[in-house]
Amino acid sequence: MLTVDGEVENPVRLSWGEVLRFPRTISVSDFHCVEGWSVLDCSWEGVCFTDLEKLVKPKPTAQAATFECADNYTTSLFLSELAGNEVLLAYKLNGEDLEEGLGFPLRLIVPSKYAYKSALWVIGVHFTRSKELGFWERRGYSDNADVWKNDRFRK
Ligand SMILES: Nc1nc2c(c(=O)[nH]1)N[C@H]1C(S)=C(S)[C@@H](COP(=O)(O)O)O[C@H]1N2
Ligand SMILES: [Mo]
Repeated sequence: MLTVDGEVENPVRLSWGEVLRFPRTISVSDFHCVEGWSVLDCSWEGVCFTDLEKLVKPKPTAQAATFECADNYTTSLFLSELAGNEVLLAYKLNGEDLEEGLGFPLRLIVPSKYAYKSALWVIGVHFTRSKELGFWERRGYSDNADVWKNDRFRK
């Protein structure tokens, strides 16, 4: 269901039941696509990324994590960017289970980043020593994707 591996002391394969046993975190945020549209006040619920880290224990050499999706999409973020309690692997939006089109069973929510960092259909989290370039990042979009700095294209 969800494989978490790479530069960690304790790699795991979690069943859906095990994913649901993590503390449930709710995070309300706006969602911004790099193309210009936004959806305001989304209430996401799921597993806080830092709770997952506590289980797998990243090695001191781990710097980033690549999110692997059922459609072969990938995106990668520094662990420092994934550290906040608003960063989730979400399975609910506004109280409803995620539909497949919205990323069922798990999607990444990083409110400060453009939506292409919000991986849908996440099946794996791979901790790495250095940052890997994801699907859109390899095609010219900013690897920082910082919404507030309007950081859209790779420079
Ligand atoms: N697995 C996967 N995740 C993905 C994508 C994708 O193609 N595959 N597209 C990204 C982009 S470019 C955007 S804008 C958002 C769209 O999320 P939404 O469909 O919920 O609006 O998903 C992101 N996550
Ligand atoms: Mo997008």
